[in-house]
Amino acid sequence: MASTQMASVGNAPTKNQTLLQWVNRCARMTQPDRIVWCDGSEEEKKRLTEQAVKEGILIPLNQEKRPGCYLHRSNPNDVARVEHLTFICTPNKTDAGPTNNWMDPEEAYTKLGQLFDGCMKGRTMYVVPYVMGPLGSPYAKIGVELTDSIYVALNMRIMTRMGKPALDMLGESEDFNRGLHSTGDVNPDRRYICHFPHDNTIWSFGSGYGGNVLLGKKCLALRIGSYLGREEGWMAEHMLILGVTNPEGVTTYVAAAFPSACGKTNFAMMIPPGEYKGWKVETVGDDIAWMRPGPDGRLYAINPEAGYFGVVPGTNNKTNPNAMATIAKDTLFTNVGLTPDGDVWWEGKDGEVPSELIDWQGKPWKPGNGEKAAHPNSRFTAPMTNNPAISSKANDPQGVPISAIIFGGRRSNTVPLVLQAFNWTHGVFLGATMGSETTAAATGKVGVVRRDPMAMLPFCGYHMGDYLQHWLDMQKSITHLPKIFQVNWFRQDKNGKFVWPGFGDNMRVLEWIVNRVQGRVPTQETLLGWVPRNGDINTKGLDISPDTMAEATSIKEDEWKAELKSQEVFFEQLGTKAPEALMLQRKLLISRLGS
Ligand code: SAT
Ligand code: MN
Repeated sequence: MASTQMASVGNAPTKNQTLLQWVNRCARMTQPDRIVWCDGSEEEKKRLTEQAVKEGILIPLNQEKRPGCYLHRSNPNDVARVEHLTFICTPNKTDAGPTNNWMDPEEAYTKLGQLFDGCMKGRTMYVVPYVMGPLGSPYAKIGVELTDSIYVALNMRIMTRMGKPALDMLGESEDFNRGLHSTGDVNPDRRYICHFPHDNTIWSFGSGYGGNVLLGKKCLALRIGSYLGREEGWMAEHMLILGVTNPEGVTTYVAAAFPSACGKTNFAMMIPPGEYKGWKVETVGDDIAWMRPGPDGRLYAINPEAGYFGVVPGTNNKTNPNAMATIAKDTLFTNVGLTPDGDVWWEGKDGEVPSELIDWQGKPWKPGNGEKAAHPNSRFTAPMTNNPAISSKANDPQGVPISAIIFGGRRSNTVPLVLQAFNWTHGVFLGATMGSETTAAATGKVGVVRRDPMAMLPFCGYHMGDYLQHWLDMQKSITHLPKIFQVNWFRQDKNGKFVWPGFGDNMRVLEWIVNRVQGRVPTQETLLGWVPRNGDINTKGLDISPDTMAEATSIKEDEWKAELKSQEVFFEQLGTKAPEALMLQRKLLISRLGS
């Protein structure tokens, strides 16, 4: 049962002294009026939801159309992750590496300590114990987030295994992530997301949005997770996990890394096109994979999350029918439009554009008024159990054996539809040299290519060079190495039109990948890797001309010469930590290109 009382932890539902002392210390610093321990029960969800509605933090949607669904509007200055305000706080600056912002831990604790000082006066502190990973899984990790945001508490309830089960699993152990969060005054000048990998601690101040504040997600599962993974011999990756079953009933598990807002959720929930009778794709996870070698020498992956925090715009019954079913009930929407009949609307939704609505900022909106109804990074938070395509293994404490790893960026040119790496080291090179055009998921300019190794640039909790070396080293402990592939769904023709249809038709590429994994199809060697032979990608039922197909799969040497230059800048940044084996891969590619 949740206990509620005046800023004291005396009646807490745990005897864990380390936890109690830490909560006490944080309460003394932040001075909340009340402390509420979350138990994760239905009764609590009801109570917190009612409270959030009363405070105007959640707006109930039409409960006939969308039972259990609510809308939240974040501060317009607080709609995405803030990479420039995200810090890795290691004693040595070099440990954070050139791709992270660094702050000295002592300086960070002092600076944020001043901001946290008394910041919860008049507010409630929610103590949110949670598990990342299936309950009882040896691969799971426990965290506790202290937050003054009821929205965060309700989101964490969906995104993690939250409440009593987490405290039960923790018992008397001291091994839990210590997360402290306050929305503060939501002032971008006083906003910091600080990670202390050596203390298994996260302090987040001044934001109320997504990856800045749902501390189990990017902060613990990726930044702290990647650090722990290197220490402990496993991998925390920005990857979806899916199982694809062929008509013979054989299931292949695939993990795939794409940067934020590049369609991981769509790929993880894909429905194969009509021609693919007997094929099935099932979701294990849509954003994060924790992978480690299993006793049989294969690489096993769990999804540490329990829900999806997916991009809303563009989601419809064509692009992602499973997502549409997932968000039909018990979903929190953030920053979408509100229709007069109490439903939600966003750019790219099915059906007619409403003639009027209230936009994501709470302002009246009409089609053509020059504004977006939904913010481009508007999100849904939905329990994974809502997903009609959820894998029966999504809760398996042992995870699933991964046979293929896919790296995909958003590239309007250069990178062909699909290729297979020659081997693990070459695959790591493909991942390391991933580039992608930036999206609305992070504050900053949209559409510029940046190097985003393994889609982990914003999420790697230590030196990127050491991270790549860790990837190379992992092959020593995996007997049955997954095959590695690179894909690009986003190639455009000279008129700026996408040449590959994407979405469900990505099944055609996935089929080739599965066939390669199972040794069913020969392949063709190119300077970049192995590619499908002409006709090996099934285009039956697809309206795509041979010319367009050739465009989607083409490898243009001049583009690759420019690409190599841009890769060089990235590797130079890593300095002496650029792994030798990758530099050799680079030399081999240069010589294959003859430049
Ligand atoms: O805002 S989140 O970091 O949770 C989503 C994303 O950018 O992938
Ligand atoms: Mn993500």
